[in-house]
Amino acid sequence: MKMIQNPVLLGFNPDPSILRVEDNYYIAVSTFEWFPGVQIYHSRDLVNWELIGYPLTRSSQLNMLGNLNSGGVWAPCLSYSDGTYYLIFTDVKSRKGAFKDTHNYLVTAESITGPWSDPIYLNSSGFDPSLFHDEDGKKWLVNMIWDHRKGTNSFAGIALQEYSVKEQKLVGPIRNIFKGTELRKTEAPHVYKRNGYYYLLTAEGGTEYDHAATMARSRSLFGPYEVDPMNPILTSDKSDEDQLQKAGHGCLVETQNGEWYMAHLCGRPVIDKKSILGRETAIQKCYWTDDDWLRIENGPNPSKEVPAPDLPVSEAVTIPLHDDFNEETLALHWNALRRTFEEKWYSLKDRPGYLRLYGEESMNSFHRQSMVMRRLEHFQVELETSVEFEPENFQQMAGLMIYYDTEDHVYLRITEHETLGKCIGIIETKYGSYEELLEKDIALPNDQPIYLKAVIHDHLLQFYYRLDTDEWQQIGEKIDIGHLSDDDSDYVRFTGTFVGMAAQDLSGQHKKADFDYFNYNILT
Ligand code: 6LW
Repeated sequence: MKMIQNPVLLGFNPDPSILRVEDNYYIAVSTFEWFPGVQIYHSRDLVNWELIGYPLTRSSQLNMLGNLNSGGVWAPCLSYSDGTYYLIFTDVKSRKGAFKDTHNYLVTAESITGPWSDPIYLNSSGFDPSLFHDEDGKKWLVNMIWDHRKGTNSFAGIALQEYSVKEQKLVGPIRNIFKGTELRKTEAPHVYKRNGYYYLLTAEGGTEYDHAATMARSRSLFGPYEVDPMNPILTSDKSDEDQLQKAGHGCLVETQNGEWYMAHLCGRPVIDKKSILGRETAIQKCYWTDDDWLRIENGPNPSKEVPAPDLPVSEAVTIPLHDDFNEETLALHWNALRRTFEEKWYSLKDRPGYLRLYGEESMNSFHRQSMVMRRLEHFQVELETSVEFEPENFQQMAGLMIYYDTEDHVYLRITEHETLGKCIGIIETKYGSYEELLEKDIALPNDQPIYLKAVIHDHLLQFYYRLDTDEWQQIGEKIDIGHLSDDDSDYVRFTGTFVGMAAQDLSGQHKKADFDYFNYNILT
């Protein structure tokens, strides 16, 4: 029997919104402070998924300059009605765990690959907005309501309001249709209609180890909603370390043959409950009971292997492991922090065959960083690049970056030192504190490429470097990168580890660094 292997989307791919349009399936996931905004994946069989694009590519659609860590694009909702794709998302502007200033927007497109419209502003009352298209043609926005006052549960329930396509805004009364269960932290609402019931699927328990999916139903869209007597319908068993953890934030899809599946987020800790890859996306098979409640097959705990639907096989899509930068545009899997690829801070044309980065702000900036990065999707990998870079002073740096956010990253970087000249060393920023890990940086020759390598085994990372002809030299000791995770931080955060290339020029001279290739080798 054909099986779905979970997670289906590896690495940082949380808050899945799943959609079927005829025989095509799409999943949209959150991208937070990374550009372009919202990743969309495509499949025909729910087994093999391919990244096909990003709706938010322009600063006229999303301006994240200055957005704080784990702000930006939260929990998108993708839907389709009468020839139009609707994508609803939140741009979160507030700081560290205080989820105020959550602006919700809608963009639309005639084709899933765009072009996507400029955004229509909806509201800012909370996050996780989603659009429900009722059978009578009316459209309804649901979102969680954030209560900023001290001493409250903070998660004040699920707001429902009509969306007028004609007026391009929310209209009519705002109703709070569901206050949630004792699991609390009620969020991520999605509404479905089946057999005369409106179903309200929410996430509860918080997005960490107590995460869960809660189901409630009502004969009326406005409620009252009765909670499933077997609730929660999905949650992880923390005592079973082999299981996918953090299961929750679900979204349902019915296949063209009437089978039901739930996409949801999950985590796979490598050590001490630290999930370096970030929150990933998995899919569970579901069924309906005779009295119209939804069940997860073998639930409520998630399964790693799930029977695939009875559908023709999608082509298996391999992720690109090697990029030699010979194209004129960047491959889809490359991302940047907070800024679009519209401005000229990088180039594939200035020196054909190379990715040229123009150095910009520091690794701690919330504005203009020069980094081209991809998701870390595997526990055992070897990463390699080569860089031609001739720094003139210590404010200019370039190299191989392993990055969670401004507070936590490790960096094998080349710079200039007053007595050593051009040199290489390691920077680690851990819980926000900056360290240089070598007692003394190592001198390097000028005017030749320097090869850089990182080998990651679970939570341990070892850097290497070499010159054109030499053998690889180990540099520094093994580094524990467990702090590159949602779980190891003094503030709530939601992304995952990225790997790639970076350049800084704190003097403002935009010193260039030319990267010849980037290899991502999966080790077994
Ligand atoms: C997401 C929300 C959540 O929008 O985390 O804790 C947010 N809850 O459902 C980021 O994934």
